[in-house]
Amino acid sequence: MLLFYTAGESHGRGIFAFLDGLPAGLMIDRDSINADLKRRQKGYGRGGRMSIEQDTVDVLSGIRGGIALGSPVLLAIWNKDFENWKKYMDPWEIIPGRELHTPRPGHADFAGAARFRHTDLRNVLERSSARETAGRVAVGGLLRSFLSTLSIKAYSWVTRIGTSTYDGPFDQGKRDASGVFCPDEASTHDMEKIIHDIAGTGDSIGGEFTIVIEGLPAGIGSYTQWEQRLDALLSMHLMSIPAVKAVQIGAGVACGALPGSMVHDPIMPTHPKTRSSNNAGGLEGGVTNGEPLVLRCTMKPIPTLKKGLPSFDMRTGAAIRAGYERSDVCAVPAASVVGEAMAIIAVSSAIMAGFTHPSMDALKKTFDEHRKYWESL
Ligand code: EPS
Repeated sequence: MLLFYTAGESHGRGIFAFLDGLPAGLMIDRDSINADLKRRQKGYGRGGRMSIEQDTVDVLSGIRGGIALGSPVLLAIWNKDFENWKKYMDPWEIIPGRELHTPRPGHADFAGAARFRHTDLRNVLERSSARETAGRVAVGGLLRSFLSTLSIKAYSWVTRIGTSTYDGPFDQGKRDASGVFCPDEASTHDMEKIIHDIAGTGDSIGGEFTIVIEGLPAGIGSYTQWEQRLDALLSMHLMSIPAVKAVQIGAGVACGALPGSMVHDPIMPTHPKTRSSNNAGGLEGGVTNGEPLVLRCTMKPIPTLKKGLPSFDMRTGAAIRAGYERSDVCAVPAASVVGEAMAIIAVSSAIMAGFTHPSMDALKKTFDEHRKYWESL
């Protein structure tokens, strides 16, 4: 089984990711991990922190000569901003000056303090900050090599910022040329204008992104136990992304308003079997059906607002507006990269559970044999 955790504080020494269960012999593309990390830092509407950091992966264990050893992998992304925070983040000494006592509505501040009984909200926000997602993107970037060895490809793009939506096709070149990772020039212009205007009012804005995973044969996941359903695994991975409030698979919520004959995807008598539509988003019974996985996530607006929202001082109980240090106005483009990584992690985990072998060569052989079986149906 694939095991994955992250550690690290936003202004601590770094963000770390621990990964166990990688098949030995997997060739890992470092450039692809770093390209994903770089992409996560971009997007129109990002705040000042991103001009300080230059996220790249440092491998501390488990990889030798570009190849997974089959032993635990430890990845590090060092925080450049740590230099400015060193004394406040000291593990052994409390140096006053950076305490926070006014919870931001929408952030983990209040609920997190209630959970852990912290009196200084810094102890909550340092870990609940979306900076942690750099670790997830490093793991997703690494597992992209696992999926591409099996001829599977994942990509994402932004489909909504505020009221501006895009429902056209994906184009990687156009997405990469867009400041908001939307593969359409006119929509990019609209979306950037929305972010620009909202920034001027001291507010923030959310949106939606779409993730597609192509090249999966039918038969990944399982219907036999609730937690083995791939739709459940994917939803959990995607809902765990900070600020994601909804996940849809295929036609998603629209399915509730339509009759069965307009929802279910007719099977075409081809080899492999294809569908004339993909409302199921590639999943039936919690198992892939051979169509691309289509996943959509809705992200709420960032809770740190320049203008501050009504809150209270945790020490005195007095009503006061939430404070502001610095923040992103919109992080939907960055979240799309995180979503892609989390979907890659979920799918890789389901493949490893279904085709268990500690050697990549042996795993690939059984996987390719399964793909041939599916194609013959
Ligand atoms: C982030 C780094 C953070 C925030 C952002 C994500 O940096 P700082 O707190 O130093 O400005 O920009 O965090 C949040 C959106 C959040 O709500 O905590 C990053 O690397 O993505």
